[in-house]
Amino acid sequence: MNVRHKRLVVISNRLPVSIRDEEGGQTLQTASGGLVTALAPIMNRNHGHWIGWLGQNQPDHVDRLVQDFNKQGSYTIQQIPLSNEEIEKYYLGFTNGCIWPLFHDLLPMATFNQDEWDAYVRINERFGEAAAKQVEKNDFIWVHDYHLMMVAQVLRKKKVRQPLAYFHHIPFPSPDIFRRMPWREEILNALLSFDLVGFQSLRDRRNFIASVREMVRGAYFTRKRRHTLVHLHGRSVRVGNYPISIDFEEFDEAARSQEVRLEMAAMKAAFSAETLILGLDRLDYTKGIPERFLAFERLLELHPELIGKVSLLQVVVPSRIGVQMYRDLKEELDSLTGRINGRFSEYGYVPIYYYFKHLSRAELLAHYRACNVALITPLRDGMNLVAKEYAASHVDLDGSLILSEFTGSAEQLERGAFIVNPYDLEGVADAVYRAITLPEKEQHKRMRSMRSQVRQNDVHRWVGWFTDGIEAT
Ligand code: GDG
Repeated sequence: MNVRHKRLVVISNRLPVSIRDEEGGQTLQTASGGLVTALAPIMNRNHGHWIGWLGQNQPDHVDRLVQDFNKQGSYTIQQIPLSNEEIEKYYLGFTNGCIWPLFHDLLPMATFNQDEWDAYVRINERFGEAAAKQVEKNDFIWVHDYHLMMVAQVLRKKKVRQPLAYFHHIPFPSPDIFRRMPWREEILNALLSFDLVGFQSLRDRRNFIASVREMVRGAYFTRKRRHTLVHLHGRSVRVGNYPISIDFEEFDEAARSQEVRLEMAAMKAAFSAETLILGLDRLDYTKGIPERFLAFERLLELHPELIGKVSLLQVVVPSRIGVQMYRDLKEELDSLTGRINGRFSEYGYVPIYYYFKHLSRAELLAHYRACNVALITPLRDGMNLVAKEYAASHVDLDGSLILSEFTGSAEQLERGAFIVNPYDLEGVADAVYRAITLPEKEQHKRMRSMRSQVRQNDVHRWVGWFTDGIEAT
């Protein structure tokens, strides 16, 4: 089977478009982002089709916007509507309140609610049924992420025979954690209805295989090149790990642009500290932001000579603010910043600059370039693209990366980054100290190694690996 000649049908929770207000009225425009950029060539080549939800607050004339988009685009989109009650139960409830914390190893934060699970199954059926009506003989179907783990099962019931692939963007937990999920067998069996299941890291792939081994009766396993084959009920499912990445060339080029250089110079002039440490995350308790603040506080306790010289610049991008736990985290950060700044601030010196906002693309790149160290300390993260973007933007080979061992990117950047355990505040503080006192030559060597890793294994290669996996099924 040659995927190059097939039409790609992507199914994801969110469509890759957002509503823009223009002079002549509203339009739908393709959102920027790694996944959209990576899939664009195959979507455009064979007039692909993308099925997803358009997000909250849609206007009444949304169908007309979709029709207009489909007239001009080289691929088409199809929107799946969700009612407020469905958003509450399926999206905020089951995916954000149960799967997200549990799959990031944060068991006490997960809530298990039958009503929300039922909504999750129903919405997966809706996506699957909509897709079943659309698929044509020559298609292959690629489902993205944990919101839609049950879709292949629905498609199989509808007798869809085209290849079905799934990529899991977030971690897959160990069987000890996963077995707490009341609907564990349903989820595993649903995932095993795909032909190809891809994870970010070897750890996630092993966790999934171990869960199938423990919880799915009758499954047995063989190995074939890069994959584990799971055999069940006379079928076999290919399971692999495919680390997602970024468009290296695009970051490298944009980081050198004059707009970014001017923005970077303005930033450097505005901050009094000699050394800037960057934190940049969506507001999320998985990102380890409070622990990072405490590690920075520990650094200033251990090395008072750094007070006045080193600042942490933390950008938190608003996210899921409708969920109480996220609002609580925001409050925790507000109060931690106040406490630490109250303790160490001096005339003309602010220890933690903390912004709760979204940066423009140029600002984002300028932040990467202007900061001497990136401190990326998630408690658990499927991949973490910020780490790869930081390396791709450091075109002068300056800068150091401190990276949590519990990110997917640590598997690839371990030779250049300082790998830390985010729960070990002393260890993180020590890594920051080593990073900011690192001789320039060593800094360049480490940065060169990370840049070459990301350049070679960019997002286009990721798409290639994955489609090769589908071809092999
Ligand atoms: C999930 C998984 C996995 C962030 N702030 C701004 C901004 N960003 C962009 C970054 C980066 C993206 O958002 C964040 O990606 P991450 O990978 O770091 O994290 P999640 O959003 O949690 O993504 C994760 C990923 O899916 C892909 O599979 O790596 O593990 O959790 O691209 O650049 N962009 C702009 N302004 C900001 O302020 N323009």
